[in-house]
Amino acid sequence: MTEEEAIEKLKGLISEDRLEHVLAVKNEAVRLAKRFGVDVEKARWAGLLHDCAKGLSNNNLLQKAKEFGIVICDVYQDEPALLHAPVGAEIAKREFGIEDEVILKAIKVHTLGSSEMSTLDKVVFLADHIEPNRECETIDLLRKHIKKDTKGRTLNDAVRTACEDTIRYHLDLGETIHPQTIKTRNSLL
Ligand code: DGI
Ligand code: FE
Ligand code: FE
Ligand code: FE
Repeated sequence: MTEEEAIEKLKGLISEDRLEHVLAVKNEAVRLAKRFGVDVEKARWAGLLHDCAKGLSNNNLLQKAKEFGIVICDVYQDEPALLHAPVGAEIAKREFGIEDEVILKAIKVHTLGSSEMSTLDKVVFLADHIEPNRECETIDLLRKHIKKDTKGRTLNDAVRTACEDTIRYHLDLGETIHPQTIKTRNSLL
């Protein structure tokens, strides 16, 4: 499938606003991939498809997760929207024909991260947080982290800060914190 074909297919799955976000994440992921020396084409595809399941309702996400054999933990049960990442990876594989496990993993872990993130995983995770349409409290701090130098530490600091933002945000809203968000954050200390 070409990129154009994938974009046409995405139009049937996600809203216009979400498509705009996805295209911005793709561009940001490509930029970060060049900066941190990871495969640009893998970053492009992971960026483009990372939210392909974002248009599904909670019920549909739960149903697809069962169908795909994804383990539904208590937090997923409470916050099915979190499932758009692992379900998205399966849709990228089954409906967009992505076979590269490296791309699929970057999609799978783009929301909660993982304690074993590849540089590509981090690039996509961060691109999702810092794309120009996105607003968050520490966005300037995140962008600054990325500006520093190209050492691995920079990328790790930025991903850790993004996790800390997420934890603070959901804590303030009184929502469940997924333990994986905390594990990802701790793994980068
Ligand atoms: O899909 P996006 O909006 O582009 O961004 P994302 O994949 O990072 O997902 C953000 C969603 O995930 C948002 O609804 C908040 C939620 N989220 C991420 N980590 C946690 C969380 N929600 C809860 N309750 N707990 C978490 O630890
Ligand atoms: Fe997402
Ligand atoms: Fe995120
Ligand atoms: Fe996203």
